[in-house]
Amino acid sequence: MRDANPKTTYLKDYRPPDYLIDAVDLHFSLDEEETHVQAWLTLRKNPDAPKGPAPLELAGEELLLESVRLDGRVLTPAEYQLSAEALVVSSVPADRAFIVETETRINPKANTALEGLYLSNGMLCTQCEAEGFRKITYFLDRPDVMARYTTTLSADKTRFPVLLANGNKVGEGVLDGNRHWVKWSDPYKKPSYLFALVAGRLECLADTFTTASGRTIDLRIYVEPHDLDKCDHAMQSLKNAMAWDEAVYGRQYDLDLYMIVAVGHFNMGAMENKGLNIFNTKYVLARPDTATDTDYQQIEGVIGHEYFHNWTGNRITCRDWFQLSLKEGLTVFRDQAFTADRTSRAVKRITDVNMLRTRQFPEDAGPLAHPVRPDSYIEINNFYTATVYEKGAEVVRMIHTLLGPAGFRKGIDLYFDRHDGQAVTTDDFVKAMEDANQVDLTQFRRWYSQAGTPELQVEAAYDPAARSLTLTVQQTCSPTPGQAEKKPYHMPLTLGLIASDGSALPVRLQGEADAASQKVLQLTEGKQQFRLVDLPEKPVVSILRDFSAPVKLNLQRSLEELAFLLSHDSDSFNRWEAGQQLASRIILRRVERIQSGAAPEPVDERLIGGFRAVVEQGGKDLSYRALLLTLPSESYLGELMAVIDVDAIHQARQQVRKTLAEMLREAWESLYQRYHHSEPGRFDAAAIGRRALKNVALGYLIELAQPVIDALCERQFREARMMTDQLAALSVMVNSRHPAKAEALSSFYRQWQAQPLVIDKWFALQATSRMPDTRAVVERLLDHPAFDLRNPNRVRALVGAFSQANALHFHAADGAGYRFLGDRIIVLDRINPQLAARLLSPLSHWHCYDENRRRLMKQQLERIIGTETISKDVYEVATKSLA
Ligand code: 7MF
Ligand code: ZN
Repeated sequence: MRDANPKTTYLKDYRPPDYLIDAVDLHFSLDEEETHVQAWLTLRKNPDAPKGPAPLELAGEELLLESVRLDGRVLTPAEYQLSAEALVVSSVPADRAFIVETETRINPKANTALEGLYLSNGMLCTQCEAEGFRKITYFLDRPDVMARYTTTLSADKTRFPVLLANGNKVGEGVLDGNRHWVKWSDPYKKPSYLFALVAGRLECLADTFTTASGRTIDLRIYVEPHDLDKCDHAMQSLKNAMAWDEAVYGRQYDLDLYMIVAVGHFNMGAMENKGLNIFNTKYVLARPDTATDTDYQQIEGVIGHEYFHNWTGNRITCRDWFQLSLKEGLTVFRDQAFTADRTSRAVKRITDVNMLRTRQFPEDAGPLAHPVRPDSYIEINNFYTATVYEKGAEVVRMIHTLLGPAGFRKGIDLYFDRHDGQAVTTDDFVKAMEDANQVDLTQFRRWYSQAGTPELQVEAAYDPAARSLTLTVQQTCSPTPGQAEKKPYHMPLTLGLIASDGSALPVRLQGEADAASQKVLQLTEGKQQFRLVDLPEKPVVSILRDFSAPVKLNLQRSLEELAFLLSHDSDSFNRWEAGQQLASRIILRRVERIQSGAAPEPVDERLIGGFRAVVEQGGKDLSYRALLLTLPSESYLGELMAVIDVDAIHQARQQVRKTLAEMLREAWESLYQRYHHSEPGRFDAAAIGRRALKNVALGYLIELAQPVIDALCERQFREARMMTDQLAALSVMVNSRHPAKAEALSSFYRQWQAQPLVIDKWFALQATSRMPDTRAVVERLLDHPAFDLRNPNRVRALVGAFSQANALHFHAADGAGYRFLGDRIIVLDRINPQLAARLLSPLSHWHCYDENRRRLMKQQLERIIGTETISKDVYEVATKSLA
């Protein structure tokens, strides 16, 4: 599978392409096992490339070449060279356009990597990003080659009644032998990674959207026939996204037709192919009884994300794959803002920061750390990371914070004006922001080139005589692979000051005229002081409001002060953050006592009192209150320790949960009773909030281990009419010694066996259980008839969930969890290298654990690298993890 020495690609080696492609005409004769592809490419020398002759090198992999023609003349084998990765035509016209025509054969059924053209439940579909188009035909498969495509599909009418490709349908007809054809034409130039086709027995939900300028767009969601009853929410989400991009960015859709196809086998969440998005079924299908509230919200977010790519990704694309964050960071920023507007701003920000801290910060602190714009890669598929996506979005958010909403909008308007139809760089994006606002973002650009999470040390000194506060802020950033020294970053620090009665104090910098209730400070130096004046009393500092920069903040605070902020900070992010810090400090203290064998202390009254106040106080954002009442996750607590002790963290957190359950028992019971009334089919923020809060209460109550609560839980499981409630109850049962656990699991399976997405939940729930027999259960589930290594959702539900969301058992001290993962990766790599490489990431965090676990984790990495047939995907992640 792998070359002895896989090749590294470097950003510094970027050269414009020698040739450009103006037009692509593709003809597919589709079949499950033998698809015939004819391609006519209209090429010419790139005027921006060095003069003189250059060989034409077309990328192609796993293709069976039948013929090559140059301007209609068949080339002899002496006129081209063929390798496993390319077709090279040594002599082509330098002074005029020419046509290269190839005929190739491919076998979609044998394609288990799910990249290129493949088969999913009898449906043919494609995935081309980043470099999958070269598995369909020979091509200049790089994003800076943008062309106009026409695609003609022919296939058996019975097995493939629906034939779809990018753009608009321009013709169709019947053929002999029960076959038919459809021709599609996409008027917009696009890179090859946005190509898509789909063929199958599909049904569609159809609707329309009228744009602000009065154009009517046809909207279609294609699914397998039995899923047609689960498309309404996706359709509504699409219309919401279209309206939002018009309202907030003034951007309309640009074709007459927008299609989404849901497929059951998909390596990632979804794909923004021009006019023909292809989605993982997980992010389309929803019915109240099959999908949770989280699913509903994620579907709207992902539909938004792919829709927003039409402007940020498709109309303006990436020059090369090092610029991936140009489209992904920006589009994640846009989908986050969309979800914030549609749901709860506070909850969305907290969810995003949790994700950043538990997924991106560890990446930035480990051997796989890389800048938002990486410098090199072996396999680009390995760089669709939390750093490129989530940190990339934070970088865009900081520009938004520095420029303000209006300045940001001016910048992005200029970006669209300047670069529409082009393939550009992150630098071009920042330049547009600078030019539209007459600001200098030279230093800010370091966010794109330096890896690692900056740490801030903040000290506050109040001078009563001068009525001033001096904030001293120091920033540092640890070395990362290949980057020993870091230069200081330019970042926004949003600051508020709070008086002892909880009211806001005016924030005024010395030498500035205006005071405001909060202010964005600009940090640029390694060490910098800010002097705030006109302060009648010593304020409580609320800094990094709304998490204004993706950093780790160190600011000495008493538990008293944290409790004060938990009840008084007007910034909803910082208010939640204070509660989390309060809880973290208390839990981590307990961890230390467990480690040293000391007797446990009672849980600090300030945490109990703080929680009691949140339970008893009103507040209409119930989802936000549910988050305030959720202790920091075990993975976040691990993030705060120098050496992660999974057992002690679990034990300490559980003890605190149990105490909170006991101390606030009446409050949890009354919360549960107040909000436990069935509201089938309601997915507004208020109903979602009621369910979230009720289920948090149930989670605490079950810690009491009492028969009445067991019965309550079982009743919720049996009577639930919505998946959120059914799954919450089942989860609580699976994570306890509930007497009806086994029966509930099997009845759930029987009830939902025809719904693969629900069965995924059934697998994931068992894989993430904290109960002691979990690894044995997971091993047994591998042999369950419904487990399938060829289905990525199923693999993620069992193997992914166990290794990424069950630290307690994955990190078992005997290394059995690591061996389990190593075994699965080696087998899976032969089927689907991209998925295998993604599953490897937990092992890359070996440096966070004790000596024994380090050794056992590294042992598995070494064993994987030593496996003869390993793919370059897995090879890159495994070798870099050990470096
Ligand atoms: C929301 O980015 C946020 C991120 C690439 C595939 C979808 O549109 C995408 C594709 C990966 C990882 C995350 C996401 C996507 C991909 C994603 C989806 C929804 N261009 Br890999
Ligand atoms: Zn994306």
